[in-house]
Amino acid sequence: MSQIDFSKALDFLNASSSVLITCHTRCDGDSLGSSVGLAHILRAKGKSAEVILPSALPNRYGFLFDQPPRVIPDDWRSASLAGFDSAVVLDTSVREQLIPQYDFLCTDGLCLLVIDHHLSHESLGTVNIIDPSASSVGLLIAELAQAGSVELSLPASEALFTAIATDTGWFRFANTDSRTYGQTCRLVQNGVEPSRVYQSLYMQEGPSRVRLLARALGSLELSCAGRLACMSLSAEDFSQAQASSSDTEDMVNEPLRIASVQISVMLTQDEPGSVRVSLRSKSQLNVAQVAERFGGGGHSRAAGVQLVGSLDQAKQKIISALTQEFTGLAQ
Ligand SMILES: [Mn+2]
Repeated sequence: MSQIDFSKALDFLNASSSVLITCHTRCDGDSLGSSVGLAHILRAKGKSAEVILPSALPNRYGFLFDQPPRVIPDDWRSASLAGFDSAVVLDTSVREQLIPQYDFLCTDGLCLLVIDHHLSHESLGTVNIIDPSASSVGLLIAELAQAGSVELSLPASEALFTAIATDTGWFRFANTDSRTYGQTCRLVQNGVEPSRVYQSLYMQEGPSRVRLLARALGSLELSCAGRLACMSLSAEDFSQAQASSSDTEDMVNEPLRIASVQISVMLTQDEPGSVRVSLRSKSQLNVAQVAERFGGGGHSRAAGVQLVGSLDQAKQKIISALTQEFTGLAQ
């Protein structure tokens, strides 16, 4: 059972009538599933709720939405958004990940609720529910619904299941605990069929993602006595595989299959002069601390940062920082 006191968040939502729900850029299963789940919960309570995204909706999550959501990648202040009395930010609480919408969210008269589970956080909201021990924001929304005695419909349950399943790597990551299974059990009791959700998410792809995965695996290099794995994807790789940046989701986890590998790094050249670095750890080594040193953040076992410069420069920077970490461990 959760130790979190949801009363302030419930009061906040009860006092709202028209709610804008949003999340971080490069939306993932947790941010999207929890956004859609919360929208269903609010609508069931007779409120109006709209999910607006700051970056494109990856195809695989399209099944969560009845209607394609609005996507506003540029400054939201110029998007003439009106009629909302409150906003909810899910799955992040750092300004850096809310660039298009941040200034709009600070508009006078708009109350802000933040629900997040990342280690790196700022207090951006009027009400902040931050629980780094929660496996996913989907879990927090399911608990919030339970605390507010809200019955979850099948679409709401499916969205929250998607959030929880994706952020726990389908219940295999270290964040999968009894609290997670407890809420997931309730969602399955509501009618969610895990195999159907899995099929919607992962077995409907075009060939581009598999082609891109082949390129990523082809770039694999091991260092630090096999403990550090590094893969990279250049702009050329994306165009050859006819893939887009959302096709990289989860790829960083692949090298963790290797027994000796403790940390996996994936460098992606999303746009010229900018490299996205994803870090995963299966040891005690805290990759959020490493990411924070370069201006990024995340969880101890899953973190990321955006670096300016070429792919080679980014690789050198991050590999040398991680090599130092391993050297530090050996002493
Ligand atoms: Mn999450």
